[in-house]
This record gives sequence, structure tokens and C-alpha cells, in this order.
Amino acid sequence: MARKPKPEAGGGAPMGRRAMLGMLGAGAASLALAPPLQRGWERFLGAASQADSTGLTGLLPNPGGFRYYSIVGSVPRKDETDYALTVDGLVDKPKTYTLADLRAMPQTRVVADVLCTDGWRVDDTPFEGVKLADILDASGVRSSGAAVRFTCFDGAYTESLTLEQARRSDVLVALNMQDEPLTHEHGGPVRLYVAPMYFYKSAKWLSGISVTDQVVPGFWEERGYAIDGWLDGADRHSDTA
Ligand SMILES: Nc1nc2c(c(=O)[nH]1)N[C@H]1C(S)=C(S)[C@@H](COP(=O)(O)O)O[C@H]1N2
Ligand SMILES: [Mo]
Repeated sequence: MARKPKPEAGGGAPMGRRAMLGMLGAGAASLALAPPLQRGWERFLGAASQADSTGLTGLLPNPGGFRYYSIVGSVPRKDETDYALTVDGLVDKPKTYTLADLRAMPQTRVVADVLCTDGWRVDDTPFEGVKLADILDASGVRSSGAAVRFTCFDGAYTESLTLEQARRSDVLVALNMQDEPLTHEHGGPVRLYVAPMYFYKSAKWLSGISVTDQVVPGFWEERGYAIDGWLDGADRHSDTA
């Protein structure tokens, strides 16, 4: 599948009809190639046609909200009673964290612009949680470790980072978004948040962190997305935590 179209500049600006039709075309192309997204696109287009007789209003840049993405139709709900985050792979001290464990660790707040490759953005969004670097440090990463693989309790989505990327201070195991506990729809109770990269890197419903000896491409990366999902202008060499 081709890479999703690049985001429009300037979030709230009206989009020309040509651009809207271009997005429709891109959507139709991904329908053919990515069946799991089809339901999402149908809901999306359905909502658009309800909102406006042209059927295109919903494709305008979102004035302030997020769109929900899930590659699967339903995801189990988890809370403090049954949530678990497993850290394993090339580490000396594998560990399983409860939500209470994560809440008891030092919390970091990062405010940055969220951008999806589909063209919507939400500027200045606060996320808060535990630095992934702290979790990696506590696990005793072996010298053979070079990358991190993320798995999710939706049972399907995966993501990856190099160890160097994973140790940045703007990469969080996030518990809060917009200063509220992460909702189920946004990947709660715990999601990954990779501030300097496109939002597909920020795996929702995070359940596993595994240190690997090389990058294992994630769900979208196996389908043509860049493994390094840097945003334009991101400082790729930001100091580590
Ligand atoms: N588990 C899981 N994580 C995911 C996705 C997904 O489908 N499943 N979609 C990704 C994409 S493409 C985007 S844009 C964001 C959307 O996050 P939101 O639903 O909170 O807006 O989640 C990312 N993380
Ligand atoms: Mo996305």
C-alpha cells in the first residue's frame, strides 16, 4: 500500500475541492488494499454525508478533535484490575507492570502537535506518563539489544523503535492525554506516545515491550509506511533521557 497522503499545512485552513477529492481517492485506494480499515472509512464517509449534503464536510481538516483509529473492530476494555504491561526480550530483568506500578513512577508531561498521515492534526496536545527510557533502564537492557517491539492488547497492532529512539525523553508510556486519563478509544489505559513521529507510531492499548536485536517492522510498516516516522522538523538527534 502506498504511504498515506501528507498532512495539509495549517490545520484549520479550508481545503480545496481538488484536495478533498484527492483524499477520497486515497481513501478508496486504501479500501482495496487494507480491508481492516474499510469499516473505519465507511463510518467516516457515512458521518461526512450526514453532516453535509455534499458528503465531504467530514473530510475537512478536523477543527479540534482526534479521529479514532483501530485496525480491529473491537478491543477488550482494561482497567486497574486487569491491565498488565510486560517487558521482556533482551533484558536481564523481565517485569510485568500493573497500572498502579506505572502510576507510582515519576511522570513526565510532553506537549506537542499530533499529526496523522491521513491529514488531520491536533496541535499542542499534552501527554503524560512514564518515560520509556526509565522502563528500559529498569529492565537492564543487554548489550545485544538494538530495538524495541511493541505489542497491544487488541491482539493485532505492533510498532517498533530503535533503542536510541526509544530512549528519547519525549517518548512516553502514556497514562494521560489532554490532562485526563487515557480513554479506551484513545488506547487507554496505557498507550505509547512518540512525540517526534507521526501518530501511527504511538501504539494504543500497549501491552508488551520487547527488546530485540534488530527492528521488527510494525503493522503499518509491513504495509509500506516508513519505519522512521519522523515529523517534518523533528529534532532527530534530541538528547536521550
Ligand atoms: N493499537 C493500535 N494503535 C494505533 C492504531 C491502531 O489502529 N491500533 N492506529 C494508529 C494511527 S494510524 C493513529 S493516527 C493513532 C490514532 O490515535 P487515536 O485513535 O487516539 O486518535 O493511533 C495509532 N495507534
Ligand atoms: Mo494515523
